[in-house]
Amino acid sequence: MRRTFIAEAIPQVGSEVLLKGWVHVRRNLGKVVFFELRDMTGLMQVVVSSDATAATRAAAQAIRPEYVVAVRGVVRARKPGAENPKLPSGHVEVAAAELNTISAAETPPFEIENEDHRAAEELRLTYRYLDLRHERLQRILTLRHEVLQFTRRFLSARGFREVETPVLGKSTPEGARDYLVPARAQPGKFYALPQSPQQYKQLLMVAGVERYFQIVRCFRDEDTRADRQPEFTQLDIEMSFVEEEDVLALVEQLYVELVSAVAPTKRLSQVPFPRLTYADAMRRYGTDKPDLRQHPSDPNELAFAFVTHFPMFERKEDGSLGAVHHPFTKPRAASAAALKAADPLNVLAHQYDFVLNGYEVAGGSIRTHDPALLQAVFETLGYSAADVRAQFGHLLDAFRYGVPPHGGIAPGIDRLVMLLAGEENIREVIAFPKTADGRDLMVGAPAAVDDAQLRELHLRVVP
Ligand code: AMO
Repeated sequence: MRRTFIAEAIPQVGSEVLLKGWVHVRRNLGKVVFFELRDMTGLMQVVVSSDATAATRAAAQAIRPEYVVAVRGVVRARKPGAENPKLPSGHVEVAAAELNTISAAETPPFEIENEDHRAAEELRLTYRYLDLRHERLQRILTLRHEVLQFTRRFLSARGFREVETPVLGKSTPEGARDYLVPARAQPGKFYALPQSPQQYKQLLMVAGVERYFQIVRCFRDEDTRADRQPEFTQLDIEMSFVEEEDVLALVEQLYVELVSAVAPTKRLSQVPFPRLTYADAMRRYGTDKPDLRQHPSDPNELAFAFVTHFPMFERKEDGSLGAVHHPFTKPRAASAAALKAADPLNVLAHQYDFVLNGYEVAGGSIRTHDPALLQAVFETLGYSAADVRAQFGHLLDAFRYGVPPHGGIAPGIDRLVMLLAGEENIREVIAFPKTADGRDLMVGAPAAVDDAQLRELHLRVVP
């Protein structure tokens, strides 16, 4: 007999079905055993009555929460008064003719059935595969899946191509510390894991791709916060022959349609999304990611906004100049000469952020495609000619072979899903997240490696 999912079984009153899944809760009412069976589509009440076979009655006595079982039986309407309006399957149940245990389960370290008493974070992350069994987390996994699938369909329909870029690459100036990977075949050399595919996507524009996107993992070795993980996912977008307005219009349309498709109970505070300049945002709200909700206590309100006209440069703690976004962002300067003549701290940039309920959910810019202007930006940032050559030579070289004007943006998927799901930590929307200090408690990463591995990589650990 073919296995039927619980959701498929609900309308099949009168038919015999074979269900497989986990024992959610079990109640023993004398001679009758009731239990709820759980699979990825929902819950179903199963009744093992006293006229079931002896083997089935024995199996029903033996099962415990989280046992994996198979149940064959007829779907029938529940007795009046016994319905459970909270469950989609609350008006039916399955009368078990046969029950078999497929796999027994030890008592889990925390309850799956009832998440009200949330277990300690460490325990949940150590047993993440059990934590993920909670209905709340299953719903989040589904929501995230829908966000990803909707996004792919939306962009594909508009001529965007998804292109994968390397994970083993070279350090890029995104502002955080890099994760490094020693190169066995090149003693003393290291790959850097991408903080973002920024330079690759710009090189794809030189390659004639014109409309690129990628749902891509990025790595940043920085202190974690509730909205930050060391590895996170971006929807990375780049377009050729566009201006700021084209990028913002695309993102606005994507998010308006995405929200109505995957989170229809949410209400957008304002469409078109309000736009404010960085200077306005700072003056009116004292932050570059203002929370523009009209009813902040309303969990269903989403206040998207664009913040534009960021400054190009900022003074870093050590007194040197840094790029507010990244050096590839186009300054609002007429020429390389004009940039060099200006006070760098007064130069604005073609940079935009996308904010939602007080969180930065995307950042992007129009890029400098004029090699002379790009060179002037690097000089303003204090890079020596040799540094520029070593770090960005490939990009400057590429720009000598016919480069289209281009720009893009990168929404953070985790933050968006967190806000759509009403969660307060992006850990909740990542299947296997890391702790605040960057550990994966389930697999025990990072971990020591043996000496032979280190020798092969030409590395020695200094105690
Ligand atoms: P940026 O550095 O602004 O831009 O990053 C884009 C978006 O990625 C998300 N994000 C994070 N999410 C979770 N954990 C983190 N540690 C983390 N860091 C960033 C945020 C942020 O808005 N290459 C440029 C984009 C471009 O110019 O096109 C970039 O990476 O939502």
